[in-house]
Amino acid sequence: MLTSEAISPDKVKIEKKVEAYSIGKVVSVENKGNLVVVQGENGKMALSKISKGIVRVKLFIGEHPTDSLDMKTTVAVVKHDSEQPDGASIKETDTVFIWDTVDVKVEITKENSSIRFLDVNEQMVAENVSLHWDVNKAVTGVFQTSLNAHYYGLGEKTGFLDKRGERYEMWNSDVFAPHVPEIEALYQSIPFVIVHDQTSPYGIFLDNPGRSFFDMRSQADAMTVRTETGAFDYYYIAGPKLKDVVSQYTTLTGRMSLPPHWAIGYHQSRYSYMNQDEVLELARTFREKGIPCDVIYLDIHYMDGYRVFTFDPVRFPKPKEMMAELKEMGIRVVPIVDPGVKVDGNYTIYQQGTNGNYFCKKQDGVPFMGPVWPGISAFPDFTEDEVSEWWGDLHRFYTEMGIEGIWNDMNEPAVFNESKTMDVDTMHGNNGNPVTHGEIHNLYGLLMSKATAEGLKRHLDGHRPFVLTRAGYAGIQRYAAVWTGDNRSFWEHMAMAMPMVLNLGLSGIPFSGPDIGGFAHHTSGELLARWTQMGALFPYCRNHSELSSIRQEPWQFGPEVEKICKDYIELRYKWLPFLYSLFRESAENGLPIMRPLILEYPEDPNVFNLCDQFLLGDSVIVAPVYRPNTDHRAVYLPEGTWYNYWTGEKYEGKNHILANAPLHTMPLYVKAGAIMPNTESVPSTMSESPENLQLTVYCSGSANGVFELYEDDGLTLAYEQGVFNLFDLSMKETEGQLNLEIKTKKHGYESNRKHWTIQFKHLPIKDYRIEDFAAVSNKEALNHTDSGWYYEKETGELTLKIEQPKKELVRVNVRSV
Ligand code: MIG
Repeated sequence: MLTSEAISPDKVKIEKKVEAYSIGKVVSVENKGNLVVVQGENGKMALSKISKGIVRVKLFIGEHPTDSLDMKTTVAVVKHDSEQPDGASIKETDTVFIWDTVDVKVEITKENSSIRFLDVNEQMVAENVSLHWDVNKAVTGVFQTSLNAHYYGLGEKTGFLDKRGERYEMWNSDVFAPHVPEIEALYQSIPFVIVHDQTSPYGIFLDNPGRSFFDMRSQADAMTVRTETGAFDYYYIAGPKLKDVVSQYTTLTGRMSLPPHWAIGYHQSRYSYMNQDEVLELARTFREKGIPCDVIYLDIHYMDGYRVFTFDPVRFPKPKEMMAELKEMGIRVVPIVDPGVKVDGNYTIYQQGTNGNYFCKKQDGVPFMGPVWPGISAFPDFTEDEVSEWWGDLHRFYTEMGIEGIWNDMNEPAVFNESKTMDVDTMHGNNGNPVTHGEIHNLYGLLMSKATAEGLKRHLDGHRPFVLTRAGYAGIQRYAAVWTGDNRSFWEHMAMAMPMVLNLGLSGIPFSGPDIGGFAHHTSGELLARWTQMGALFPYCRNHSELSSIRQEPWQFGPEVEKICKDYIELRYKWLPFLYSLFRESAENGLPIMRPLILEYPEDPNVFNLCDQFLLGDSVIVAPVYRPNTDHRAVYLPEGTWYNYWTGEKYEGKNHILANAPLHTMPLYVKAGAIMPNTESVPSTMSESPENLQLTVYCSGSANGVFELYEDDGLTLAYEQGVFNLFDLSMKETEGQLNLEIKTKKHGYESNRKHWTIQFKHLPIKDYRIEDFAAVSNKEALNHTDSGWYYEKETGELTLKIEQPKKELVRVNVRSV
């Protein structure tokens, strides 16, 4: 524990000024095919155009022959230097060189090699005023911003949404200490920041998997980015909109592949469910209580002495039978796999690793060994393709039992030693280009999850794999979902999960979430109820807790809390068609599923740092209660017309309102114009999917909106071959009329869905009829017909039933009479 002594007056350190070098004056600018090479007095910068809006800048300190500049990227990057676009040119004035890449202009000052990025209108968007370094070649890049700049992204960090005034370290760390605002590094390192200034927003991605720092604190009108080792290799990512920056960043680092349906269901975990009987009993309890659940996790106790790829023969004598029985109940198992392989001459995995030379080694060729759960362990060198393939294939052990998902933990890697990780001078083979651990530390977790996802894919017979990871680097979204590690059962941590997951989303990682209820410390019924309400609408939804904490399954705190948990988990399942469509959108364009309001309303000053409420897609606001004994909260509704989801109450936006939120209510608001697909709740995504889809259309008299509805088998990769359905839905209201259009963009999948029931809510009270569809005599009558409509005057609710569209364009014209 720290005491006041920690801040003794004798401890004030006087910062030593370090000698700084910089590139100096520009000596020449050369156009070398797809590179523009800026030669300075003390080094070079190689500039390249990646795609629309993305320019890469890589610094080379000292002498480097121009013809052999190393432009390799890390595995984070999937889009590489392309040819200069047609029309690109370099011009020169007395003071600057201007590289016009058509959509981005790059201006380099002759005097000091500073760089400015301009848009097509010659507006300056970003300015890299200096790149300088010390004797150890630790580079600092200074980006001039302004006093009004807001900063987003930066991956998994504590604190609020806007990172102005913060400083972060990128160094994947296992932090069990409480996650407080002053913690600079957690498990994930995503060196990507979005600067939202008065002019256009832009992003800077630093592709360096060693230790780096982002400082938005030391200077009020500048951001500094510092590396310790390796190259200073960054990407400028233009807007013009905030959404474009996020989407473009994922062009560069890749997008989530569509997860299986079940991975989007409710997940239950505990460190640990100790044996087969306990797991089966747990599954039965979910079914008896009618609480939907798709996945149960096996934490480290399932293994034989914490040896990965084994089952403890006493606790889990018949894992295969257990899996089969669970599947009958609609439940899958996701076991934990850590990277540490127990040093044990009698253990096959260790033998294979040793014989194959698969472990990371110190400079003298002896494997790096360190203590983790199994005792002294060795660590696979995932930078080698051969090792990754070996590791991936080991997962046959699990897939043969019917397992389709794996949980990667401790992959920072965490080691129980002084540095808490692998020695930085450990070597990685890196497919023939050896690097030290210090240079690629932040990649270790990503490479492990990549090996895992690819291995599972090889052995799942066309089923989609699911990987959950604790550690990661930019691009991790391509391989795994992320949970935010060891939080605590604190109300503060529930609140913090919102900005953390929102910024992960802005950092290209849409599929993430915290341990619902909190991992360490002890939850309470009220906290669990509130956290489950919120967590049920996060992209990743898992309740998990630590062995010495009070139990926190949904039923541990009596019937009231159980009912609340059940209702909200059911809400998640009802909304699955909506959520799944958002997942698919995210897999297509990289935009997050769970969004900060700033993403949709970037001009609205009320939302620059708003992070105690969030959007799902662009039209649902979720406003959790995150304090105890609180049954009201302020909610901000941005521009537009909004409805209270529960009561139907109508609000005009750009207003703060006071929401009524007794324990069983989490405030939800839906925007007029929204078209929300939903259905009945099912116990598991393995249950037969309901035949009827409901589309709720939120009207106001003058609204319009669109939604892209997606469906496929939710399980296999057949969608990659076109086995899916995609519908473009749009609604538009004009004087006395509403037009709903359903365009079947793709009909490639035969689902067992038969009907759509379209419910028009909040139509101005009048009389209505729907052209081209038959009226029925009452609402009940809709159950007995394939197609027809009924208008209920008292409630103003108009309901239309149609057969699930196949190829044609369906036009629904609602008119007042
Ligand atoms: O140091 O596997 O974050 O979710 O339950 C503890 C045991 C190791 C840390 C993970 C946590 C997991 C736990 N693990």
